[in-house]
Amino acid sequence: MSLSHGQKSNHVAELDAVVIGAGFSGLYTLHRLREMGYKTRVIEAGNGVGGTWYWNRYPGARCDIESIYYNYTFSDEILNEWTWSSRYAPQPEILQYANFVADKLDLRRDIQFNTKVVSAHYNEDHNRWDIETDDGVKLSAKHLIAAVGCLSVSNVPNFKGIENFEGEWYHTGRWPHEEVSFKGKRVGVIGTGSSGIQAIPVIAEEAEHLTVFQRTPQYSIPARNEALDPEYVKQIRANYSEIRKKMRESAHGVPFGPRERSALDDPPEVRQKLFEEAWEKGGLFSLSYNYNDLGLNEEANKTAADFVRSKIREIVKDPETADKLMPTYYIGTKRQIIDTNYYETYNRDNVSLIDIKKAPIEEITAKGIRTADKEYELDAIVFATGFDAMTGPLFKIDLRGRGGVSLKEKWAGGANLRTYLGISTAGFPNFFMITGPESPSVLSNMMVSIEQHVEWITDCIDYLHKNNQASIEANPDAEATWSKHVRDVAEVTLAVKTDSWYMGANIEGKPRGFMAYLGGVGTYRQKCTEVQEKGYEGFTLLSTSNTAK
Ligand code: NA7
Repeated sequence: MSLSHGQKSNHVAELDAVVIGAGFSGLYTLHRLREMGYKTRVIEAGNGVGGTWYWNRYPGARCDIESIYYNYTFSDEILNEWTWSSRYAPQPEILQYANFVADKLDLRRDIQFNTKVVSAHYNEDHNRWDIETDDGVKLSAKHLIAAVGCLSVSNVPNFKGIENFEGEWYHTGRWPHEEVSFKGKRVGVIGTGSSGIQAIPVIAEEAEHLTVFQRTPQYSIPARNEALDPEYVKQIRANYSEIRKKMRESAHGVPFGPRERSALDDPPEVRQKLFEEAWEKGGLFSLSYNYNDLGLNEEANKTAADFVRSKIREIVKDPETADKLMPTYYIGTKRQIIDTNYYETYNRDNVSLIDIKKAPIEEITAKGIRTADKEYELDAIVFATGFDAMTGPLFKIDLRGRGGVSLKEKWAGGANLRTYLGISTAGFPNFFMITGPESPSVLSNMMVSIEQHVEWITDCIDYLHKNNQASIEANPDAEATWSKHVRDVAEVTLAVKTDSWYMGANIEGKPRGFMAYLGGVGTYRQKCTEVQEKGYEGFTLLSTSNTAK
């Protein structure tokens, strides 16, 4: 079976669907569409599968969702054949898992590696997408699916003089595939987000000296990573259908949620006890799930923030360094970080911390980094400076819908972000985004969100085919309502009060606005299912007979 139609050309491959990206979302989309019988090709920039886990191979890189929940769940066979080594699997193991799945499902034969999609223009005459890649190949597809990831465009800030640096430099999100050794070297790390905080303790152990250039101090909680007990894995496996259900109905894609209680309802000694237990237990949600209002109420938030600040003071021996490490924003409003020995690393003799808010970086010199205070001589610089998140990867492609209007123009560079369910946008028929802006995506266990999106999108494609529909397109009023809902939900939280990459605040000139949906994956799934069950309410479907030329 094939949906392909339109004029055949020697130079244009005719496909039912083109998927951009062979990360976890692209792989599952390919599998599902192929199973349904649709001719699909995946275009992938890297020379292997894995997406985020292919590119982010910096020292210490690992997942911050517990591995036992960081799986595809659509196949019991895949679920049972793969066993994670530890509570938080390291990057090489997650990449191995992506490769295992690609092999198991024989996906590689429909993936074109080392290729970037340069442009994708909607051809209104044929109701198809005309796609061009950087190797000059032209494709025509009925459906275009962006599986480009949310954090795939690295942000290397425009520091003056970077081209003059005589040492080596790396970005955590574009780490070389060859081994990088910092042995005997003076290394500088710029950035203390999740990537920096994972890399810093590992680099410190190897480098002769490590200088950390910190702009915003962060709250980090111990990961308490450990090997997984086979008995525990067995138990989880036995209960996976229940676990899967809970994950799907939850707020963040894990099978548990916050206690229905305000932090202000407990006396200080009870809170302290719970926070201490959470610190010992470790992990992304241990602290925050004690109460349901830490992200909503300033006073409640302060109780948890004060607790973490007290822990930093307890761990870091030098009071001046501890002062520099004190975070002041609302805890949880930047991505919560979990670590292994992060604060402890500042007790090492070979590590120093520079506050670049106080003395900003003025220039990268031939010898290192010069701040307003002094020059630091370095052999290597690691930019752990994050990503142009969510909209960045979409804007990298010359993506044009009806009337030749680009997505970047339509969204005014992000100032006027408009999607329907974070899956589609008006003026771009048959174009789907997986875990795109205005969906829960980065605020959730990505695997849960990816599966839900892929299943919704591929079911929709199948529905169109079976019902002789040429295209589906979001209605402007439905998307206006959805986008407003996304903003309204964010507005009542403390998240909009912090400069974070969720807000686009990490990129110079990027418009501010909370880019993800804070309503929770369970509520979101329900809404998407409802739209589907009501015959794709809020979308306009164009029947094939109406498009005959
Ligand atoms: P993040 O979380 O965006 O962290 C980037 C870090 O780099 C952060 O500390 C930034 O400081 C810092 N930064 C960014 N630009 C600059 C400039 N121009 N000068 C100095 N410092 C800068 O990226 P990660 O890769 O760590 O993590 C991304 C996500 O991956 C993470 O949230 C998880 O979801 C997984 P700032 O805080 O902006 O002041």
